[in-house]
Amino acid sequence: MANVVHGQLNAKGKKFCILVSRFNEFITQRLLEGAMDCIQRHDGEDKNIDIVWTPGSFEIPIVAMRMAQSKKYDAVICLAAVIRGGTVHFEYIASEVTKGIAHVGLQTGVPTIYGVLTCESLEEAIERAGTKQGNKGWQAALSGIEMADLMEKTKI
Ligand code: INI
Repeated sequence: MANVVHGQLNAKGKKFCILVSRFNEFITQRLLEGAMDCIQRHDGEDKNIDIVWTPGSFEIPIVAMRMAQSKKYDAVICLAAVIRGGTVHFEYIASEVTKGIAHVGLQTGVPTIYGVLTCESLEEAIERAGTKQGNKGWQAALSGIEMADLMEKTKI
């Protein structure tokens, strides 16, 4: 019989850092509310959650790296919204924040969760921030909770 390992969806006693970008705050505030709701509904405690705001999503990786390196957290959850405007700016920012967040997780071994919306329009972002398509912040927090437990269970 195989040994199957799953992360449990229980946030009790787990410490989280939520990084959230102020750019497109109308959207990111909703992502933050979703993430908090998810952690609270999975028995997480507010005293174990630190929330750090960055100016934009581009600044998230450098702060995520610092938070992950502190080893204070079981997961770092990154929330931002990159919305396409009329220029290629969007592509550069989306690409850098995506690579940056992946790099932090691999470099530090601390689950660093990608809760970044990359959308064509504001309407699409609204759909993913607590309306038609759910809330990406809530989903990101759920991945953070699962990964926090999975990393503990797979420690060698
Ligand atoms: N930051 C975002 O988080 N989302 C965006 O859509 C965005 N756009 O499109 O410009 C954005 N720009 C700011 C960027 O993240 C940095 O804060 C800024 O360039 C300073 O480094």
